Amino acid sequence: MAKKRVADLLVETLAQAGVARIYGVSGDSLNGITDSIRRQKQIRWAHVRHEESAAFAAGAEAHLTGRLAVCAGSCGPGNLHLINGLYDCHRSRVPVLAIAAQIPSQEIGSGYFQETHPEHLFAQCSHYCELISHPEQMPRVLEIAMQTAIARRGVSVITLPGDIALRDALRECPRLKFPPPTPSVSLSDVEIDTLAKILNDSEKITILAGAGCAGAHAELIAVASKLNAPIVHAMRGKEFIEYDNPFDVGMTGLLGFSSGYHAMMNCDTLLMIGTDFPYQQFFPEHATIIQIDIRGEQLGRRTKVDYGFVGDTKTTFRALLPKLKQAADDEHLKSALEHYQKARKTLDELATEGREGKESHPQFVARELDELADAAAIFSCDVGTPTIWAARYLKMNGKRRLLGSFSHGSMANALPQAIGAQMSHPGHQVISMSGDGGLAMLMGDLLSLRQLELPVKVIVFKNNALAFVELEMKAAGILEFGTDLHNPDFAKIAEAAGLLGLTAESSDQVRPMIAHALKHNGPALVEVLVHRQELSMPPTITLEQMTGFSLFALKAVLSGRGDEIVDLAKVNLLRRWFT
Ligand SMILES: Cc1ncc(C[n+]2csc(CCOP(=O)(O)OP(=O)(O)O)c2C)c(N)n1
Repeated sequence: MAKKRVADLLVETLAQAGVARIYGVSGDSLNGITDSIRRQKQIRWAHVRHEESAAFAAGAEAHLTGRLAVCAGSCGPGNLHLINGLYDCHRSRVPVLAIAAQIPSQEIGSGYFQETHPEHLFAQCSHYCELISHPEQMPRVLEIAMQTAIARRGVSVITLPGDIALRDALRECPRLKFPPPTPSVSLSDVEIDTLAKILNDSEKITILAGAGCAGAHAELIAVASKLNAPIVHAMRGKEFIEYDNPFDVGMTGLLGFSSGYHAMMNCDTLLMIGTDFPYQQFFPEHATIIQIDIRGEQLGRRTKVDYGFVGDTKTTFRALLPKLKQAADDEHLKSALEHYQKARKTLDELATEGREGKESHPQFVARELDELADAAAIFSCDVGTPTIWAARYLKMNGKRRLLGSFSHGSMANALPQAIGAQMSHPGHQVISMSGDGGLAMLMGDLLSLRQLELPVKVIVFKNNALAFVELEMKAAGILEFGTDLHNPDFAKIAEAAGLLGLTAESSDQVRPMIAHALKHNGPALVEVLVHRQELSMPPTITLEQMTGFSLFALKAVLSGRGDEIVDLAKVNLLRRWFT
């Protein structure tokens, strides 16, 4: 029998940890690894067309499964391409291992062809990044990398020179055989009592909940019910919080709308749980703020905090619930819910078909998609306006999942995330809500849908612009520039790539075409012609006004004081956007 090589041991170690596939693009420094993959059956090589897609796909898989996912790139440019996707994984705190192949070990430091120093390059987007320079380090360094990615929830990188991968392994087999630990993290008894007392003594409590509430839906609702507290959620929390939630009042912040904003601003006590909601300016200034997070370093990062605790949502709320009194007053809750109903109505009114024979309102497209998609569909949405439409019009139900680049904010995330979602969830309907700018950025990976036989459905919001940027420019009082997109016929491109390709030119075609695509037994793309947003700012605006105008107008509109300071007719779209 042939001797086991370092690359074989690497693949065996990953397989034993439950890794089912490695996303990547091959290259000679990766040859040892791809050859080991070829010779075994447990791990599949998921060949994509850009390493950035590989990283996004791995991140999506890790997000959906909670387990370690893996991507790989060859030396130099090959692994450099991973970086943006890895930043996304790291910021989204999903366990991803990147294998960054390296030039021959004896050439390191000589300025060799394709030489880079991955330990420096990946330092910022990983918890752990080490060079394996000797076979003796395997599998220990790999296992440390995996364990670090899992335990600290983020990216680990191993840098492996091609020649080392081909050397004989000096160890026989993986050393770690335990399943991933699932600890509960609890506040101390004294802290639970303190927390209960503060909450029992507070009136007008609002809860701001984030992705840290995953798996604790029942406990969250039970706490809100005891406190009569409206729940505002952050974008990453949407899939875990919004559904079956009588306390839901929507979102605040740059993607949010007025009811979430008011519920936060009008409370006396804000209870932040499992959230890293980033916008300082959307926190109340005078409320008592309590923050609970599993990571102590998060406490007070975004706003002043009066009481900070370390714990996971489920354990903390389970311990807290028996100590909470049922709040008597429900005025704050009622008014927040009423406000939400109104805000919701306005949003729903915007999701109309539009003028006959003309392009569609993007809100309408998102709503139709929401209605037509499966109960257990997995959505991904591109950064840009598709994220807004997903935030506002996709209804989560506890089974549906939602992927985005919600912390890193990178364009072009949706298609590669859909690839990772479909690879890891073959029986599910997977839908990419793509911007025309976002799709074009990693469009090569449309080809992967055919090659990997993934029946992903891509809905392209074709507005022929970098529309989100146009909005930002307009809100800042800047004339749009550099935002035009001269687009091709994406449906024809899809057809040429072996997908079903459809174009919905007018709104009456939207529903039937999306329905057709969703039923299609294979990958499909529907490009939908949608309105480019209209937003006019006051025509005369001074330089001073321009500075900070965007936040000013945003806050003004959100707080309903817009009429005092700007002619609302002129910020019609901003109002639509944020009410
Ligand atoms: C990689 C990257 N480049 C640039 C940006 C800045 N940016 C944010 S949204 C956006 C426009 C996205 O355009 P598109 O995908 O067409 O979606 P739209 O907003 O037009 O619906 C841009 C350029 C970014 N976030 N990420």
